[in-house]
Amino acid sequence: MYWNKEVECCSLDALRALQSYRLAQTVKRVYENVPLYRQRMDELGVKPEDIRSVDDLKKLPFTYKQDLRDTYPYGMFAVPMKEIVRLHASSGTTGKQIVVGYTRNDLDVWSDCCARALTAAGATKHDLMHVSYGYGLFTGGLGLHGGAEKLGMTVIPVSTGNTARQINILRDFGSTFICCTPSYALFLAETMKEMGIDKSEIKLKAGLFGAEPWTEEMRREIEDKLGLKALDIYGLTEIIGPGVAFECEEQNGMHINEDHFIVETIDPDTGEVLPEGSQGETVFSCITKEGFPLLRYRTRDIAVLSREKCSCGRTFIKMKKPAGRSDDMLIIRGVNVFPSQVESVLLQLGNTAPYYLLVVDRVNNTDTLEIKVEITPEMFSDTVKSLEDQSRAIKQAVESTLGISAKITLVEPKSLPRTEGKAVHVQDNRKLHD
Ligand code: DLL
Repeated sequence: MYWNKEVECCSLDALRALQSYRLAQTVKRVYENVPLYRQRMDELGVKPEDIRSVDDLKKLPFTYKQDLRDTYPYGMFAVPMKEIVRLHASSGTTGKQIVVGYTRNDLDVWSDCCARALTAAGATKHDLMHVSYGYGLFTGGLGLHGGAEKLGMTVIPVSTGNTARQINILRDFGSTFICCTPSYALFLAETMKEMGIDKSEIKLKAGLFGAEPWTEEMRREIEDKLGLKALDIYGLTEIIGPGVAFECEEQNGMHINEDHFIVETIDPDTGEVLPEGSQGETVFSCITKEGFPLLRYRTRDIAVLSREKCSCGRTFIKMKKPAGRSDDMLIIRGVNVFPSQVESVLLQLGNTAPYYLLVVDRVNNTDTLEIKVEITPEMFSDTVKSLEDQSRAIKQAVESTLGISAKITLVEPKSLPRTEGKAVHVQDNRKLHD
């Protein structure tokens, strides 16, 4: 039920006391060991002694992804290299990659965070864990691997690739848990169907899906097609990897491991701290990390926090499903659009495969949006009229949700690319013209 009940269910007062102590210690360490932090704090006239409690957090400077790029590769490390036992790197989809380092204790904290997530999903040492996140510099594979092993599960380190083989392994080894991106979970289901394997032939009870935004509709789709309970897991390389936050059986937001990470929501434009419950950019401060402890790191992820009582008994604050990164948010003719809004509409309507691509362009100084939507093999044989009806229905629903017009193009089954990692839902051709 809980990996560490005492901590996960502690009172807010106890949590604040622990966070305050750990924050003060971390600030002292980074001031002494990371030149960038010393310089920024000196510029603001803030000394480590000024940071005594969580309330003092706002006195500290923000850290941006650009800072990590400017100090690439090891400039933000707070311990000598001999203390670092592992490196990981970000996938680098939005620019130059960044490198992060872990001490032995950091790896221990990380596997603990993931063990909490797995326990909240109902896993025990009797379960078999199929890990289909990529191993390597990406944090998904080794991160959940460490947590599952710590919990005593039987870990099957499959990594990505060779989907048919993965399905045979799932069936033959009798895996009861799986972790991968939600888009890969759907691809597994699709391939299983093609191989003529029914979900009753596999024993999966639950899956931990994350590393990319996904909707409630997508959750239902995955649960239905794979016959399991689908739980969300969140994290980012810069903070630790998967396990920063995890869903419990309530499936209504992810508990943030607040004894290791202090979270704030800010207005992304002004940097002002917003009250709990507001939508804004999520900012994390690491308070136990040794190798790579970031303070007030701007994630660009847009989410809402809530400390409402959770039926699972955990007291850690919850973050609602992030809508996506502010970097992924498209501004089309002045309107903010997240690809996840389109996903929601498509899956609610049904009849299409959950594969789509938003193609944005600029024609005569006006933004255009085309949404390519893949139809299911069943629909492929439908009449032209019924396909036209379907396309019209999608157009109407998308336009009323987004508030802008869009061209809908239905494309053949399996014509949009499948992914083993993070799905790509946007092709922004405007960048090519800039
Ligand atoms: O994606 C770590 C991870 C691995 C998380 C496996 C969960 C499971 P990065 O490659 O650094 O790290 O990407 C981090 O992915 O800032 C979010 O924008 C997005 N992201 C991660 N988890 C979720 C989620 C890993 N559950 C970036 N929902 C983050 C929405 C997510 N977005």
